[in-house]
Amino acid sequence: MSVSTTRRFTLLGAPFDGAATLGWPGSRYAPARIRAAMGWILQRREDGRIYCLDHGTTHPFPEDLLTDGGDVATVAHDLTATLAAAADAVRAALAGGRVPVLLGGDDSLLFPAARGLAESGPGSVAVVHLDAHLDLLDRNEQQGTHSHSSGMRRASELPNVDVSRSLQLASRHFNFPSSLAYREERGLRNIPAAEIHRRGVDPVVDDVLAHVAGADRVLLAFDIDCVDPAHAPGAGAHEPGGLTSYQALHLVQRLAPHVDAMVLTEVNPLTDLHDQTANLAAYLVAHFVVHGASTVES
Ligand SMILES: [Mn+2]
Repeated sequence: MSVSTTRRFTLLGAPFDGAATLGWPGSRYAPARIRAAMGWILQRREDGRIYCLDHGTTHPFPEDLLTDGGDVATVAHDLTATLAAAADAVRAALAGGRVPVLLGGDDSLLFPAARGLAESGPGSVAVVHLDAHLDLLDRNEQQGTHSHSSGMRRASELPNVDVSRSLQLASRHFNFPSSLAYREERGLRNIPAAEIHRRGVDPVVDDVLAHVAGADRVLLAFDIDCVDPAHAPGAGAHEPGGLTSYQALHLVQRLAPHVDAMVLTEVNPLTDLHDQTANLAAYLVAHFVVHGASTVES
């Protein structure tokens, strides 16, 4: 027998880019720009419903489906306090029975999102990490231990995070051989952008869902630089060869019903063009909410 569950979502802003130790800072301005773009999407609701043209379907969208929990208590000069506040906010949303959607901010925020979800209850957490980069840096002089290059590394060290059920998607170009060694040592799967382009999104999503099925809860960690800079110029770094906006949206639509928390990072209004990337981010969130509102468990 299958049971259909209706879920509710809370938007949380984390306007912090103090850990953007490489690339362009500026993601502190993203929550405000993404919220502004959300306004254009949400005004298409009528009588508590919204019409999805991609599938020719209408979906419930009552007022409380997506509420804005405001910004977490980030501290511009204090990375530790900021990460703790973000984890607290994620945990509080989950304790209130809602799915948190944390808007960065830089990608150091992957770690508190994973921590908040991992500490919200017993059982294991799988991280589905979409990113051009691996973010598995242990430490270095320039970036320390908790920068935007170490989020997945720190998340993978949390006791409740099941690394063997986690995976990284859309990575490309070059990274540290030590990060490859760490991935192999921990059994962290990687599906590079080249493989997604070669095989197509749907077969890859089928793989992802089978891979995370053994975990109790799933975090979707979405660094906007998984998308090609041609489609998402407002990012912390430009890595050509990424996903198209369509591929990213389709991926999120399919993953959403299986995800328990989302963190969306590295949107950078200072490198954006006419809010193009903030607008994409707003649509990613909207599709996550609309398509993730109903989960079916067998
Ligand atoms: Mn990245």
